[in-house]
Amino acid sequence: MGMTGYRLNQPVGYLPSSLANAQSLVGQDTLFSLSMAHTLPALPYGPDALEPHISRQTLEFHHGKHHAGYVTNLNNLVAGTELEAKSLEDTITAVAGDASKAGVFNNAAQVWNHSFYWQCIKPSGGGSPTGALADKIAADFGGFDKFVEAFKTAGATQFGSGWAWLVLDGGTLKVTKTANADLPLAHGQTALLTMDVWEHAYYLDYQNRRPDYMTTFLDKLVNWDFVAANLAAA
Ligand code: MN3
Repeated sequence: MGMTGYRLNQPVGYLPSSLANAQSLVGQDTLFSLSMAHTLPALPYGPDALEPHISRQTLEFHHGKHHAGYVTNLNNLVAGTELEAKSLEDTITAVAGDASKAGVFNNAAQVWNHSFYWQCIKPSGGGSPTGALADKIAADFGGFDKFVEAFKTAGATQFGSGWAWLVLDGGTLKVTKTANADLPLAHGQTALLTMDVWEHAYYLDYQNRRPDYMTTFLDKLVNWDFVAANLAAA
């Protein structure tokens, strides 16, 4: 069973042709370090695609400012260090629990969390899963309704900023919550689904009504095909 599950699909190695030509003149080391820089993945849908549930304004700030900011911070923090050439997942596991590397951990984890979160939602999503995922949820939670209750409770009781998760832990599905940037990868668990409960995820559209955001997330937005694929790959 894979420990890391979903891996960020970054265009590693891609360079615009003009830049690639320039790099060929200055040597392989520079090309390598440039090509390993962490990048902001494009949203898998248009900025209006989740309306009316999540507004264009929220997506533009959340992806274009918050997520992008974590990418920039991470690249600045690892530049010139031994972490520079590591993948995002390897960076996270290398610094998890190291208080002296909290800044790297927080920014790397937030890059991963957001890249994962965008995949967890889609236009015309929501409802309930089918197939092997539905069977596993029924077996491990005692029914889909029980999962929904646990997931909403996790999101509602995460005091302050953080994330609610559906994870695979030792072969069993569990609902968890993490504070700030923390994530299942740092706890030996495989992430299958996440819901961002930082206020920046919902405040422009729902103000203080986190429960309304969570209900909409489950009823209208969850991409169960992505969750099922993560379970199948775990
Ligand atoms: Mn966020």
